[in-house]
Amino acid sequence: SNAYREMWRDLGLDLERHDAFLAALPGAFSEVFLQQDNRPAGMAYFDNLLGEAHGRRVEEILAHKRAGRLVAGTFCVFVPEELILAVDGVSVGLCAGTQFTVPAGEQILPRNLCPLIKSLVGFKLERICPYFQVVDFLVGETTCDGKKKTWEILNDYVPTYVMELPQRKEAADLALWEGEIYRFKEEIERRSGQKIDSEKLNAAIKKANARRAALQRLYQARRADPVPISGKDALLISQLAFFDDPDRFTAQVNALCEELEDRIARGEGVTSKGAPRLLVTGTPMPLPYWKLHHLVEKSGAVIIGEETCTGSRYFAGMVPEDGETLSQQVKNLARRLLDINCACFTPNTSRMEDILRLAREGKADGVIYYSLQFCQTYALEARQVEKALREAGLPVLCLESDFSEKDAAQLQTRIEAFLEMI
Ligand code: BJ8
Repeated sequence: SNAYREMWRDLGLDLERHDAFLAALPGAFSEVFLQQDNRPAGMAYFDNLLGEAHGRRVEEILAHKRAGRLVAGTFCVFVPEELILAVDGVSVGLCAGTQFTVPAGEQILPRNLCPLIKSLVGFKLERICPYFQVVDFLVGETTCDGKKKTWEILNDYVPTYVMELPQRKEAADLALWEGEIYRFKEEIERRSGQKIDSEKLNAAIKKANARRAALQRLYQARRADPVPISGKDALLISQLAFFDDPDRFTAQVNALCEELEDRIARGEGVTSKGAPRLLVTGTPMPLPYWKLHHLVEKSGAVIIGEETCTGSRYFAGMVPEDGETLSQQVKNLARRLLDINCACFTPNTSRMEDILRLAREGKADGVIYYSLQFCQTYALEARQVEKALREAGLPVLCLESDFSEKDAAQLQTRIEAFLEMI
């Protein structure tokens, strides 16, 4: 890592804080990931990608930036990455999942705010995230109130462009959202100095679809019993999707899927057949957050899917590839995005249907509803989700937590009690 110190210094990182942050990661990573039985060999690529997240990947992005390519940071799956890819830009979904940066975030944000927001702001204030330093600008969205108002604050530190996301899914909302995609297109064109035509946009749509298809294939593999891959490995892959070069990432996920499909054919898995299977639904789990998955899988169950934005909400659905005109392509992008069931929407009944479908497809024995502390929309929606699941005969465990380890023992007890009951 000494080779990277100069790069980190040039990027304006606080080297001492950065060292302290990185020092804790290898231990946590090895405890959570490396000690699993019968891990697929294809995970080596992703382990290495994570290990080089502050090193080689940053170096690559810096080289792209020097070559004049746009670098954009995002925080929500509603941001149409296709437009960034259409100008050969780099899109990075920034980290927001560690307690390490929460106290810094609390210096300028209310304490009773979702830890995800405090963590992301803390990364900037602490100057320990090379991506925050490298991006040309950030893209925010009007989803929850916490994020919406945070973009105004963050804009004092990094230029932050905001997309207005409607909160209903009617015709007028689709029209508004399409307009927002056009406005975003203009922003990208202005910042990159390139025009986006239908040809470029279609190539970008295909690139993003290929990545979605690979992640969907991985998801499909998790339906087997025994599961060929642990939930935490699958989570790690989703988290890394936001950082890696899309084409390279897609190829690696597909290669891993081949290995997993061979395992399925041989009846080989990471747990014994019949191990309890759980679906997780709720708030996103950005890097480097693995607590819930680790606790569940330590207890002998396996997570077979995530209805979250670091799970199925990120890669569900495809953008049609036959849009011939730019306006048709924008409409197609808008439609796919508005099918995402974020709890910021009202009503959000399609989320209940989606959770039921995912539980059924994954042969889940139960569901964990997970919300981050102070996330109002997801906490409020828990009631309806719980009701729908109970009516379908599926046991539900509702958990609220943050990124710290202080509730780990308590969560573990509740998870074990739940597993005994199902
Ligand atoms: S589409 S889930 S990525 S907004 S957890 S910050 S909602 S208080 S992250 Fe999200 Fe887009 Fe929706 Fe997905 Fe607010 Fe809740 Fe925090 Fe959240």
